[in-house]
Amino acid sequence: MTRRTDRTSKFLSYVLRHRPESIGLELDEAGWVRVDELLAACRSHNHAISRAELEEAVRTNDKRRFSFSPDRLKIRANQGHSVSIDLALDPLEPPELLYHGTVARFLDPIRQEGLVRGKRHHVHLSGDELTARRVGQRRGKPVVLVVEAGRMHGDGHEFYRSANGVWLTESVPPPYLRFPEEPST
Ligand code: HQG
Repeated sequence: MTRRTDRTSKFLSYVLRHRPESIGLELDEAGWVRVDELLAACRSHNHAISRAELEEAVRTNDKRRFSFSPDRLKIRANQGHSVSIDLALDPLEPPELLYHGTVARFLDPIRQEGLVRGKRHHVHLSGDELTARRVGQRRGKPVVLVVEAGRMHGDGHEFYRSANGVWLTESVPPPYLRFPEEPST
């Protein structure tokens, strides 16, 4: 990925997840926007992106953050929104265990209230430990928590998986979390 493509993808994240109105766009209820409208809005807000650059940014994005609609007329972010949209994902049975990467300074509140979604729509969970470690590493020395997803699901919690494989759920209450220094019971 070139630096320009990286800048484009950061800008797309900002617009498609958080501030579409900053360039005069409105997302539909599932987070989609027409590609021609997006490109026109970028152009008129001093951030011109060509169709080819957009395709490149979507294709090479390290975490596959964006998808085109099947007819390629629309685009949306796969997850991570703070604006109010409904991705309309179907609930899915999760694997027995999922992982969440965080850092030590959050552990006390997480022990108290579990994992909460904060500004995002969901808590984000990873299917493998290494990915969770990378997520935690964005904030410092990573701590990986194990989430007993199968048990949560059995107790009625819903799980979804976004187009790029990130697992999503509303919240994870403390009884379903295993902390590194506490072996499972
Ligand atoms: C922590 C990136 C205190 C949580 C990544 C995390 C991921 C609590 C932070 C995706 C807490 C939220 C999501 C509680 C959770 N008290 N802290 N009760 N519950 N936390 O960025 O999971 O680049 O919203 O551990 O790769 O770090 O955006 O979530 O540290 O896939 O595509 O609060 O974002 O992908 O931070 O990351 P975030 P996250 P993108």
